[in-house]
Amino acid sequence: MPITYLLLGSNLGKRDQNLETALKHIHERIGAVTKKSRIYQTEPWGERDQEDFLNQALEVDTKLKPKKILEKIAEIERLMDREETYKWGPREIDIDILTYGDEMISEMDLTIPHPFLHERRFTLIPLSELAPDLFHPIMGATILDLLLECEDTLDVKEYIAK
Ligand code: PH2
Ligand code: MG
Ligand code: MG
Repeated sequence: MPITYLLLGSNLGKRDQNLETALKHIHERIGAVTKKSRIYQTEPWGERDQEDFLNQALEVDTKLKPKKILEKIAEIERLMDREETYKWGPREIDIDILTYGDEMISEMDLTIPHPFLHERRFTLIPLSELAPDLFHPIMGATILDLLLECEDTLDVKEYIAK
């Protein structure tokens, strides 16, 4: 079955609980979560004036096609009462598809691999924990190479629950 890597993010409410709830919904609706990275506390990328995020990458074994996964993600984000704010703004939960097998998709509502994957340490660090040798078909480099070359300097540190 295809392997998809997802990234969870939360910077509103009980952030660690939000990640856990999202993981449970993903396991039930998208496919078996076969690996999870540590949780990282990360400085906000893009729109700087907001709280730090918690981010976590998941490896999911799924029989769903990417478009169907996107539908399920919207359903989970709705279930978790995510309020729409603005582009790159704060959110209770955000679930992004990073990769899907070795597929490349470029459509209005779906770009795989995720278009900013290689520009963000908050994505590359948790993903490199799960799949350092995963090959990015557009960048022509592995996740580990992309991390070593990444120019993003925002802070990403392991999150220790209080
Ligand atoms: N998500 C965004 C915008 N900025 N910054 C961090 N650190 N983590 C995120 O998950 C994130 C972000 C939009 O989805
Ligand atoms: Mg996002
Ligand atoms: Mg998103």
